[in-house]
Amino acid sequence: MFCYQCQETAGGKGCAVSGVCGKKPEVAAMQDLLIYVTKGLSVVTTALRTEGKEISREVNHLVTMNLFVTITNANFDRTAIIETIKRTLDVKQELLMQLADKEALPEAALWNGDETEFDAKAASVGVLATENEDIRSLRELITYGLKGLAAYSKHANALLHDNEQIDAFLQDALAKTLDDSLTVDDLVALTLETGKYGVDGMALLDKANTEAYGNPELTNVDIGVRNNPGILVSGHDLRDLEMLLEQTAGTGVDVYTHSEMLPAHYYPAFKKYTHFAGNYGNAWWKQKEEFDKFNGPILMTTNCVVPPAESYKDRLWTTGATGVPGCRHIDGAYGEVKDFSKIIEQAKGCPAPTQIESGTIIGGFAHEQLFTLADKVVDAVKTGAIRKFVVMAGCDGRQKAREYYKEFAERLPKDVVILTAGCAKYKYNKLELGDIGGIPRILDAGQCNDSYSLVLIALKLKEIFGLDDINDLPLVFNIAWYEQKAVIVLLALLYLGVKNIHLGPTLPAFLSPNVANVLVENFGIAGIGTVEDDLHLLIGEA
Ligand code: SF4
Ligand code: SF3
Repeated sequence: MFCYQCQETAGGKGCAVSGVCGKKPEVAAMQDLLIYVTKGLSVVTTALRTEGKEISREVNHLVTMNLFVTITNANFDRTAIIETIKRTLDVKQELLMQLADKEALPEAALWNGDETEFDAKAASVGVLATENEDIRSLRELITYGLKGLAAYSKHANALLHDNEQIDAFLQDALAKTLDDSLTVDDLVALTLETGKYGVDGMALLDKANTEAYGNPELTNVDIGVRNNPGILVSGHDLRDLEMLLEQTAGTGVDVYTHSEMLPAHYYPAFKKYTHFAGNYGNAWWKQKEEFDKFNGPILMTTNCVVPPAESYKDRLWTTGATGVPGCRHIDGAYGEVKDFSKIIEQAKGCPAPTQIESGTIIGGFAHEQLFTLADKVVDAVKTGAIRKFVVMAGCDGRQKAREYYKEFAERLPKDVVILTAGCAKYKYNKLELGDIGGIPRILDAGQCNDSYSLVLIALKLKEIFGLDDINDLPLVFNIAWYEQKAVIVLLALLYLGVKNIHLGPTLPAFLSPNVANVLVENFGIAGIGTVEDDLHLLIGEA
């Protein structure tokens, strides 16, 4: 196996024996093959579009789901991935028959094999199949960005919002990662175009979420526990949460959020459920310890899943793109109501969660909420009460080096406000950082995809202050990344012209020295230094 798509990749270079995330070589092989056949399918759909033929939503959804399955910490179930490869090959064969011009199709578009051939094929189509390290680096950067875009599209699709342009671009770009005639410059341009569609994808999801559930608003979320049995919901899929809340109403079972599901509490529509109890635990990487103590069933709607300990394996359920061998999976097509009755039955027989924390945390500063506070914020900037904003969005992870973010937040001067989104916030969202004239010093917009809100906020401030360039705002970026959703957020920011983003705790292993240089020279991207140095550099602290 060879995988280097996440920040925790072995030795900062690549997982070659087994994944640091728990992904075994036999699962990695099927993920590689799934990517390969999905790229092949995308070549065919792109060619069909060129011939003026329409591609069905089902096919678009298959492509996005396939990419989602291969995101870090989503799916460890080899059998499930094999079934997906077979389905993809079947769909591709059918579409190939509709294609008039089959000349010059790449091998991935034509390859078909049965299960006995999968492992041999997988061995020749992984990341290292591209020999030139710069082309490989750009192909992977684009592919990982597309995985993030696919994940966000999937959540919008589950709320019955589709955007054919995004799907068409996604498939065209996937196809282009197989095209040997493209140069480094072509691929750099495609990388930025991926960022443009990243903005569109986040906008689509924002629209889907806010139309369905209202605009997030300032909310205090309880982090303690109640006395009833509970179900813990993790991941990013709000539609799954909604179905579970509906089905648990009146059953005596409470529902708690975990990690990236925390921002669900900020949406008005979920406030009517009196059994929607609060948030339990922290970011994804602490789940082995915290799921054990939760005592009830846990539903993983997306990444990040850590392969479970035996002590709670029978309480871990997956749905959507997630899968863990030996854990039960709940199916359900978009637009259908999933049946969570078995999880609810299990919960009824479980003790209430063991309390691990108490108190509340505050969040809900997505774009509309912030716009209502805009006058106050602008005044605070004009009077100097707020010196700077620092965007600390992104992912959390288990590496010790990430303590940097906690320390950085703690040591920020009291006139600096943190804008956050994603699970990165768990490094500092329980610190007492106070407020500036009633504006909390940590403004949490929501999930990683709600980085879109941070962009809208920045654009609004640019307009209010009459600036031409977003980079002239008193705003700096110190972003933490881990998996591929952070890659699409990063590409989206680059597309919008944001410069001098600091990215840590380490730069991606998939950036070759030359590609890293392109990012440094054109966008001023940098890694992180010591807290001391970065406070000086970013905030101007002496
Ligand atoms: Fe390694 Fe990350 Fe790939 Fe897992 S997802 S195998 S930890 S690089
Ligand atoms: Fe976290 Fe996995 Fe990325 Fe949506 S839950 S931010 S790491």
